[in-house]
Amino acid sequence: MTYLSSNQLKQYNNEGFVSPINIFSKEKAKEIRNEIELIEKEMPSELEKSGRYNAHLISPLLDEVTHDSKILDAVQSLIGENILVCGTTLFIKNPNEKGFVSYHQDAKYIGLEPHNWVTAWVAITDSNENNGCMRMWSGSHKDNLKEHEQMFNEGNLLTRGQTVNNVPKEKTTPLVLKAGQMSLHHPTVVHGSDINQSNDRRIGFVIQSYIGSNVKQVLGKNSVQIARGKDDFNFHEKIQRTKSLMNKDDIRLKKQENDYLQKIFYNGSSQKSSY
Ligand SMILES: O=C(O)CCC(=O)C(=O)O
Repeated sequence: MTYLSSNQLKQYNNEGFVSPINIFSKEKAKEIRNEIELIEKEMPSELEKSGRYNAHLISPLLDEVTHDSKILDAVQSLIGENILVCGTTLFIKNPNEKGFVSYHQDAKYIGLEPHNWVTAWVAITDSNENNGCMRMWSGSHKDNLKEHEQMFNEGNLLTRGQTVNNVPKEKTTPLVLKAGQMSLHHPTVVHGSDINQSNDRRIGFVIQSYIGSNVKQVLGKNSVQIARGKDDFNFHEKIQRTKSLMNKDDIRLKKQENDYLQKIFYNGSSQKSSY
């Protein structure tokens, strides 16, 4: 059992994140990286741009991570025993590219209400200050949602460039993770990340997010998988888990889900920016 300890709960409540949490070995992380890279090789555009959403629907190993019992134990400590998965995102930063993530709050644009949800960032490669790990503005989850400006920049991995200005970078905490570790972060904590200055890829697989069954999608439609417990509310359509790598039906399902997401991200109110 890997439910969060009282110190970890204290960290989450005080700072808006908990990190690092050991999930699997670096050998397992390498196996997962190989599967991601196999998909990239076989289907070069499948994981690009909006294709980076919901790769767990076409990759059995990412599906396994998404439904991993250690991750779910930790998540259960924060949102209760009825847990749904409403999406995942691959955040990949290649060396020699300008990819960064502007400082933002997930709850500002993702449409999930109430905020009984949490995001798990799982390191498929090591993630550190040199290759652009996430940085958290500690304690910022306790304030109201902040103004976000849409600042377009080619390198920004958030397509609408939503940005909280004047974040005191010296007060942000780098979430340094080894491959196979994860962090969990709160819907309203301000976070972002710098460019990758190393000579290898930085790969994060982000379950975005685990939601309690009482959480609605108020900006559009999200399908879900039951990760643990039961769904007494039935707010969302249920979708199947993948059974094989790059299965054609699953690829179609992923496209359908990503189209829903694009609508949420692009049709949200002007206040709610998106990826
Ligand atoms: O991977 C990154 O650098 C940023 C990820 C992020 O913003 C998130 O998981 O909410």
